Amino acid sequence: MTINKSAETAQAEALGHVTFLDGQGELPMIEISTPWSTAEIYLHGAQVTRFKKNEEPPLLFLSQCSRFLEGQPIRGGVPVIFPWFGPREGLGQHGFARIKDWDLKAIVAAPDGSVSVRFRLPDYSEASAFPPFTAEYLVTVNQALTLQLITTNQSQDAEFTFENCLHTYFDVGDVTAIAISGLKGVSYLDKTASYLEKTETSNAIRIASEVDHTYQNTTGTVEILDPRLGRKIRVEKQNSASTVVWNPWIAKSRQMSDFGDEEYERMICVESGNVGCNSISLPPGGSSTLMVKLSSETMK
Ligand code: TA6
Repeated sequence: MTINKSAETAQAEALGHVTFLDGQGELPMIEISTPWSTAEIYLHGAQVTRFKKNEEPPLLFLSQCSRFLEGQPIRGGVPVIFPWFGPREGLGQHGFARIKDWDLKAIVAAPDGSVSVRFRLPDYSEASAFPPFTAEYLVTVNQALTLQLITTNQSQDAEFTFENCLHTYFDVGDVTAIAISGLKGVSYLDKTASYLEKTETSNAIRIASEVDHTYQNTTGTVEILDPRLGRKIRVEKQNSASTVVWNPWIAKSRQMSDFGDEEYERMICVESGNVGCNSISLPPGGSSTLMVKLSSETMK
């Protein structure tokens, strides 16, 4: 892992928009401040662990019990899931990008105060199972948090098939009081029912038990109404055909050693990517950018 302090990065640092710290577990962390918000990003997994608008509670959930260890995922924020989603025979769940250190390539502070941070996934041995590829990740912090995962097939002759997902954990006041809209009529695989295919019938999805739904062929915006925190969260996306909604509820929470037994009450995952039947196949030289824009507004 390298921290490439380009002239732009040094300028952003000098302007007070960027601070380099040792975060939890002594892992290198970048603290970003803008006129509207603050954010924290670890080089471990290029993981955004905090985004907070100045006048709101944090937008992202981070478990109090998360590990901050090389080779282990951070539980919360926005894990970068790549190049596969879910379990894979003999390999870890959710790919290797989230448990590897990414190189910091540049930090740019725009004249309006927005700050963009660009990471690149180094060429790890785990990538040898795939055709040559590059993965870059651009995090833009301003009134919103915009994430772009850019994957390019560097092979001269082989197709590169992969899954990607920005596995976002949102902080909510009380998960039983939220309503999730934007998925009515969409087919989904229900992991809690042996991946049985169903169709969403509600435009106000409520959480009252474990929920683990992979919605397929859906490109729309999802909103989370949170009456307890008095805000609406918006999840807009481009080049994403899958949305995953997950809350572990009581039993699963107790089984997760890096997650508090009651923390399910304060979080919901709404994840945007391309998984399962929506996996991506890039031709030689092809490139694909998964873009997710996370924003919020107070509920009138
Ligand atoms: O996002 C849905 C999911 O695939 C769930 O099934 C659950 O496994 C979750 O991801 C968390 O996975 P992790 O490997 O981070 O514990």
